[in-house]
Amino acid sequence: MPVILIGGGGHAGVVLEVCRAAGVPVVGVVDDDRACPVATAADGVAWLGPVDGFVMPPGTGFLLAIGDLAARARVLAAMDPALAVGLAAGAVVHPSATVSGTARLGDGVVVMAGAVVNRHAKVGMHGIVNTRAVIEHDCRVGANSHLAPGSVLGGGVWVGEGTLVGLQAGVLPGVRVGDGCVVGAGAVVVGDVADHTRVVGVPARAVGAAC
Ligand code: JB3
Repeated sequence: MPVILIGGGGHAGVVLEVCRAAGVPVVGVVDDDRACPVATAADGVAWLGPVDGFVMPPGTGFLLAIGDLAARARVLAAMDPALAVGLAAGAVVHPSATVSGTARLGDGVVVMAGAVVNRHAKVGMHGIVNTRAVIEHDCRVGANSHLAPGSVLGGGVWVGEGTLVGLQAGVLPGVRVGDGCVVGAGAVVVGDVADHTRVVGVPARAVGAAC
């Protein structure tokens, strides 16, 4: 299915390249800024208009291509819920990623170059599995969460919705990280993390609420 990118910044540029590598046609980009990087780059795509009031053309799906989780949630919340589900593109996987045949990826999930999603893992709608992230066997990742480049979830990890696991952070096998959490870059999470908590360090410790 041809796709439209929602958001046209740095993250969208990488999503564009994943689509092209995977053979998924990109119709254009929707962004409030007509001069956004993806629309103005030499290898970019057509600017289709601002987010507010944009109507998806029939036969296309959308990919959320904004990196910031709060901004992604705002855009999704502003969409008609029926449309947000019905018009999401299927998952797009870079050809250099490894996704088990028994893993399940929700609509709108983007799996970047070199990532691994292992046996029986599940990633919810609009998840970002960024460059070389590893999601081990039997993990559950909730909708609209972001596994940043180089992050690793051990076997059977549970990650809630709208959670960021930062650059090169790790979560030990079987640990549960709640909804709306932030795991700081390089942290190693060794115990369960309550919803909306920010954790940093090795071993990871709570340092307050995730905004
Ligand atoms: O670190 C890596 C590998 N990637 C980062 C990614 C995860 O997040 C990347 O380096 C950036 O830090 C960030 O990428 P992103 O989200 O593309 O950031 P930026 O280049 O600033 O582009 C953000 C785009 O989203 C802009 O085109 C904005 O117009 C749009 N945007 C941001 N907030 C929004 C909102 N659009 C709407 N409609 N509503 C918002 O609230």
